[in-house]
Amino acid sequence: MKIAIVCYPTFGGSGVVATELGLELAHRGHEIHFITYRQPVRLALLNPNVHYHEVNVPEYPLFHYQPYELALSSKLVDMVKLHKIELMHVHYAIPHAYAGYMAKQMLKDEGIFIPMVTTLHGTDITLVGNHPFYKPAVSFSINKSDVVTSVSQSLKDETYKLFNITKEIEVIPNFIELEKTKLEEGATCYRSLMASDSEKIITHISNFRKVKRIPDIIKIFHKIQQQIPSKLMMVGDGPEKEKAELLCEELGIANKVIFFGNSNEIDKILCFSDLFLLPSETESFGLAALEAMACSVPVISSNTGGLPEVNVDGFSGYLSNVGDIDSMAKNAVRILENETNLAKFKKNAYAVSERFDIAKILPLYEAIYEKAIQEQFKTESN
Ligand code: GMT
Repeated sequence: MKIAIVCYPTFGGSGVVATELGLELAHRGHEIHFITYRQPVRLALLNPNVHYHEVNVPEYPLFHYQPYELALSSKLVDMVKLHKIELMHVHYAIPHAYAGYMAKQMLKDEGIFIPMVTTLHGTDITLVGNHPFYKPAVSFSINKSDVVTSVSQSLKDETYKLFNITKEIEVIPNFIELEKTKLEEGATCYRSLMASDSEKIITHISNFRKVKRIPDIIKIFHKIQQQIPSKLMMVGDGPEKEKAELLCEELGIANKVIFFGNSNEIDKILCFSDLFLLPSETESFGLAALEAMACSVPVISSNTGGLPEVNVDGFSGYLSNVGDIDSMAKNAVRILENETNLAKFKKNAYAVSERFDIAKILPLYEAIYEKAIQEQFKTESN
């Protein structure tokens, strides 16, 4: 199948999921065309069956806002025609589903019929898409998609609650390529560079946005380290990072917290981590938690959104109410204070991650693509 994948190229989860999905589809023989404004961070171009087409928005003094949707829809039209693409899969509703729908209409005018699959990722529904300024356009483009998927049951429920959706939404959870999460053979796990043998290592990875409740992470760690000698690894970059650094200084723990910035080598950090913190305000899935679990790292998270579908309370980690710093710190200590308990939670975390192995999830997408193409064919022949 020839598939166009539209996504954000940044470190956010939706871009990572779209890229990993495209790479695996290419591996299975599909011809994949990534269409976005920059090369996605996890995309290695030297891959058979993988193509990347950059969307350029020409600057013009009249434009106060650059019309990205316009450039994207034109690029989609050109690439579909040039490469005979059979299906568009857009990740993140805003503005991708909207631009995809426009491309579909332009192509239809030329007698080319192409189905569009839209995958909802979370903030496109719960935070940004829900804004009254975007809502009518988001509802419209979801309803006009041929197939709609969401990354968790919770996000599906939320979408029906917040928008007037007439389309069926299919849940296809995010996935992990377990093989890829293992350190390459012979590679060293540099634990001793980060902490002494008597210290535990706690990790957080995100885009440091408000929704991640970064101050909670620092406060939880502040409590943990009063009972368990430990270090905190803060991986990623974003608007809340500077505030977090200041909070560490205020609490007198700056020497125990390492800020890494964005990293493409999270496996090298997760390999020496004992615990992962994700106390988010809302999280449609929590891909970062799944990536941690795949590296046998138990998770302390909030119980919001799709997190209970990923992190199993009392088994792969613990869930607490949003903002309940005391409960999260107490649960972290419960896991870390006893080596046998820690080993059990590590094993369980990996076991839960196996449910989300790419080999189990990818066929669900392939089935949806087949269905979308069949339905398109039926509409065309009527
Ligand atoms: O919040 C982020 O980390 C970025 C955002 C994105 O779209 O890139 O993540 C959303 O999509 C991820 C992949 O499906 C999910 O794992 C995240 O839970 C979701 N974020 C939120 O819902 C806040």
